[in-house]
Amino acid sequence: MTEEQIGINEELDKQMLIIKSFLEHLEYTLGKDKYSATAYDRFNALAYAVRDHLVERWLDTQQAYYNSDNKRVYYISMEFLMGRTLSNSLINLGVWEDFKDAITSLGNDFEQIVNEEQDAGLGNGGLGRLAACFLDSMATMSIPAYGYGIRYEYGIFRQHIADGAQVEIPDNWLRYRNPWELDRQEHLHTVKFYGRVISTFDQNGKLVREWVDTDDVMAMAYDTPIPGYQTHSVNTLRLWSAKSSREFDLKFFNEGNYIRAVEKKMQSETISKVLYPADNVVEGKELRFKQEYFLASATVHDVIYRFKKKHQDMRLLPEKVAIQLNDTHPTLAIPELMRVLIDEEGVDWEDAWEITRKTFAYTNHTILPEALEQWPVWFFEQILPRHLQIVYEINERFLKEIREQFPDEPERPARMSIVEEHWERKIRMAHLAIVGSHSVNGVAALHTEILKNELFRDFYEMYPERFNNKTNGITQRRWLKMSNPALSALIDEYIGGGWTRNLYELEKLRAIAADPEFVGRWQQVKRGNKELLCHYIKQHNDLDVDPDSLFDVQVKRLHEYKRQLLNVLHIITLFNRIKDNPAAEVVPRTFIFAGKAAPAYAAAKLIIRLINAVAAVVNHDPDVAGRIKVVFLANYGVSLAEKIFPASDLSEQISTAGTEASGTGNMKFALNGALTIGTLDGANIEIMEEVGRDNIFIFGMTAAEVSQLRARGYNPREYYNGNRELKRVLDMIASGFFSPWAPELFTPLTDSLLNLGDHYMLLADYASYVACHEKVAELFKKPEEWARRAILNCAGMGKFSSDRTIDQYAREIWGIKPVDILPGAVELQRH
Ligand code: T68
Repeated sequence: MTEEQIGINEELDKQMLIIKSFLEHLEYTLGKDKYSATAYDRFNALAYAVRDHLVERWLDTQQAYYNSDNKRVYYISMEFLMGRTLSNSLINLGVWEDFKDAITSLGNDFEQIVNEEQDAGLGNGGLGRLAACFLDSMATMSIPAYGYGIRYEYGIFRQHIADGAQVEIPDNWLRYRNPWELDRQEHLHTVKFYGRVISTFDQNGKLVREWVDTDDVMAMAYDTPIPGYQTHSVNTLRLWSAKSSREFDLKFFNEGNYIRAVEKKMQSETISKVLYPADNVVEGKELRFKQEYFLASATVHDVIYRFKKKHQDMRLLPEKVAIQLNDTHPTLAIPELMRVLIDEEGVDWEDAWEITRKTFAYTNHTILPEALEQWPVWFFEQILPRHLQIVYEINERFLKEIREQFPDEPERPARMSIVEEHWERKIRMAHLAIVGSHSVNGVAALHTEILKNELFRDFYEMYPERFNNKTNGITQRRWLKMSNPALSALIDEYIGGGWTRNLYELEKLRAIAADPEFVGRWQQVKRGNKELLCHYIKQHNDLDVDPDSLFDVQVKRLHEYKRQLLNVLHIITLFNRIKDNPAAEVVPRTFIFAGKAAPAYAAAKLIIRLINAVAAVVNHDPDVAGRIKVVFLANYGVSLAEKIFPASDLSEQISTAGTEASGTGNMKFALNGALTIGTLDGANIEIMEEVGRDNIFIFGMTAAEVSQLRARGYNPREYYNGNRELKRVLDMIASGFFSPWAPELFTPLTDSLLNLGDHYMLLADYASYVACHEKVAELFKKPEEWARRAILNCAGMGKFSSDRTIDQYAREIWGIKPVDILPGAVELQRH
């Protein structure tokens, strides 16, 4: 046989194995044959076949971590917004083509099967998606890492739009099995709630505390493999599910009231039922508090269990374990570790505190006051009485330290105290997280400066060495290679595929950004992606949009600080200009919105209604004649985002300066060749630094100007009265122009701008925003120049890979090195 023939034979063998595995899973795992199998069965069979590919590497990786005994990192997060797993796994394993060819050869539509997969939507937005990108990067970089979270039975709700308004549908994503997870029935931890603390003395006269008469809930582990890209390592995402305890069952079933007993059993399992759907705001609910403790306690026990397999001396813990808290949501892990060390492991307070502080690190994701967690003291009194004692003790020692270090500042202890002493006493979780960690980081340079100089200034003065920045990033494997195959192939063709592991390689695009041939190809790719999105819009919104129009896109959670309403004010301005002069030349634009509003957030829901109401007017106006269109795409999530970014021309990143901690959508747009219109907020600033001031549209006040204006006394009416176009737009909304069937429908929105202070200063930035959009339109008339700048944006995205972010966390916070995974490390055990 020639070498070529051998190659062909190997390919055929590979395909035969894939087909065999696929058909066996269809038959034996799912009990279907080719006649009875549905598309969803085929997806599951394929997923199981892929999972089989992962398992060997997974075992090898876990064995290598055990053997090397390197320091491990635990990323604890209430949210992991994973999206779909199948395509991503195929790409990371490098077997996409093999599987596609094999499955297609059986007469299947591969794309259709891939589209059968439900999104794993265990998160709200940026914070949850960041956790998912970090998992991909940590696995790719062979960092011994574990994600820990909750296996919610219901993820983020599915959004329908009915008569222009959001309707929430429960996301029962586990109903039809989850082929990726493996239940680990043996990894069970008891999580205690309620009860009381008794103090006794042991034989040595030492005071010991016992937490007794508790209501116990079991945490059961479900593991999902996380494959790295082009590497043997496969890490683990471990999600906890609540199960009632056996003791619990016995206690209640023995009482003889069977129905009451089953009811109680179900109650204890509600802990992991549902994800709280609020982004950037806290819902102070008892169930949420219990969820947070459930995650913290089960994880701390698991970490210690794994540590103890190799070590006895708890003082070694910080050398072997780093725990990263994704915002304050898992901060109860700090008093929980203290409790376990002191009450269960017999460590004294001083040692326990040093171990704890060296182990934990805290990431802050927001400065919005409504998003800072503060739990009523009475929650602790009832639900976690032992933790309250521990938090009080931490606080007492901390206050003493403050008084010693700042004897001349009598106000300082109350400001910094972990306990807020106002009318309802509360525990400030951010203060607890800072005091109990050795590292506190923000997620973009500006955000970290605001933490140091404003929000946590007192703490920065006391512990300057703890504060550091880790600018967010995104995984280019999902957000370019997987979601934009056409652009990926084009980039590969011109500069090679190295960018998938080292995103800085995109810099090579700079040299060809004006090359006519490359620019032409680039434009073709963008145009193709826009056609795909047009098709989606036609299918879902029954609207024809022009693929040659400027796709002007704002997709993200609905929130007043993100200022979708400012975008709407601009759209209405353009509408009015056309109505005044229908013959005027206008650059055709398609305004695309998508995003969920928290179900209880009335203003955000009303903005969705306004967008749809404006769409209804603009899209059908004869004078507009199709030159501007407005589209609201329902159910924004990871899978829809993967369709939108590749098709976008303009990325709207228009939050009030100083409010968006970082943003990560901004990075996904630019990576896919969209230009940004944005404020100097969050990571936009760093994007500007990387792509060059000339290649981004910046408008509006800076964070410093926002503060100054606020301090001076901001009067939105000045802007309203001083700008005729603005006044006209607001008057139209307020007078019911877009809602003639309910003329006052939208007045709460104009009221909040004109009569309630316009907290996010839309009116102050309006003129500058509209003027900036005029520059956007001018540039869009020069397609080659637009494309050149889009290419330069893509070329400047190297910094925004989550690989870079994770490398910085690993070196500067965790002190962790990659572990080389040897294929076949568990060979002996297996055979
Ligand atoms: C986001 N935060 C930031 N929070 O808003 C965004 N909040 O600027 C940043 O890029 C991103 O985090 C990653 O750092 C959130 O997404 C939440 O989703 C959230 C959830 C529950 C409670 C509070």
